[in-house]
Amino acid sequence: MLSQVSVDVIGVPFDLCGKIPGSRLGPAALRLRQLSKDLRDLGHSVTDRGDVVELEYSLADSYASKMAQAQAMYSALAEQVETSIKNGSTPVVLGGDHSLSIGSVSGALKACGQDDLAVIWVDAHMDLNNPETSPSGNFHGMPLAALCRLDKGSKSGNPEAPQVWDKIQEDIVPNPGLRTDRVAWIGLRDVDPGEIKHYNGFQGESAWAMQDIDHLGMPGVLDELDAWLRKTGAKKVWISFDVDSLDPVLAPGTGTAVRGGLTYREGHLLAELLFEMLFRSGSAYTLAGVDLVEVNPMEDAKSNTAIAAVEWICSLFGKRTMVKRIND
Ligand SMILES: [Mn+2]
Repeated sequence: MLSQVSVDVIGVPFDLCGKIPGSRLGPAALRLRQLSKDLRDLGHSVTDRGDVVELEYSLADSYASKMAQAQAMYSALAEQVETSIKNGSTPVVLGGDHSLSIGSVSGALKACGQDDLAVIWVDAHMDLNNPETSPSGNFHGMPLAALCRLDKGSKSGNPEAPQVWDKIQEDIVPNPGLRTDRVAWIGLRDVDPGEIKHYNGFQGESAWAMQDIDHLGMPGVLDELDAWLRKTGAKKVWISFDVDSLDPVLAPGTGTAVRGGLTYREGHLLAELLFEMLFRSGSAYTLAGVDLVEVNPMEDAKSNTAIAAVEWICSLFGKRTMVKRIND
C-alpha cells in the first residue's frame, strides 16, 4: 500500500526576509544531519539538486537590495520546483526564511494547476499579512497573502513594501494564484488581527490552532483535515512546515519562537497521519512537495532544531518504529 517516491532536495540558503539572520545556514545544518541519507534509508530515491542561490555573508543591505535578491531567489526556486514536479519527483525545499514559499508554491501552482493544489501550513503563525497589516514589511510574514494574491491594502508599515508586492504579483505568483479555499493551517498560536480579518474573508474552516489540537487531539484534527481536503477536490498537497510550529523546548533554533507549540509526539503523530493520508493507495490526493523552513543554527542548542526537523520529515515520508523501510 505504501509507495516510494523520488525526492529532489533543493536548498535555499536565504534569510533576508526574516526578522533575524541565520536561517540561511539551515540547509547546511539539515544536510549535515543526513536528511538525504535518512530518506534514502527509508527506501526513497533522493537527489540533492544543490542550492538555488549562493550563500552570502553580507547583512547590511538596504530593503530594496534585500528584496531584489529575494525576488531572484523566488523566480529560480519556482522554476526548479515546477521542473521537479513535472518530472514526477517530490521536491523537499530546505530554508531559509518562510518567504521562500512564494517561490516554491508558485512553482507547484504552475505544475499542478490552481484547482488541483491545496497547501497545508504547519506553523505558529498564519503568514497572511499584506503590506498594510505588516508593520515591518518582512515578507516572511506575508507569503500566503502574496500567493493568494490578496489586495496590498491602502497604506503600508514599510513604504517600500507595496512596490515589491506588485513586482512579486507580476513576475512570480501565477495569475490566478493560490485559491483561498485551498489553504489550511495547523499549530497556530500567534496570529495578528489583520491576518484574522483576511482569513475571515476566505470564509473557510481550515485553521486548526493549538486549542483545537488540545480539544480534538491530533487524530481528530487530521480527520477534519482529511474531510476538508476531500471537499476541496484538490489532487495535490503542498506541505509547508515551519519548525516554529514545534514547541521551542524541542526546536529553539528559529527566528520567531512562540511557546505552547506542538509536543514531540504531537508533531510526529501529525507527520505520521499525514503520511498515511498522502501515501495510501487510492487516496484522492497525493504529496506535491514540502518546505522545511526557519531552521536557524545560530539560535539553536546543540543542533536540536535541525535534528527535530530531519526527524519530522522522516516521519512524513514513512518512518515508523516497527517498519524500517516503507515497502518492506
Ligand atoms: Mn512561517
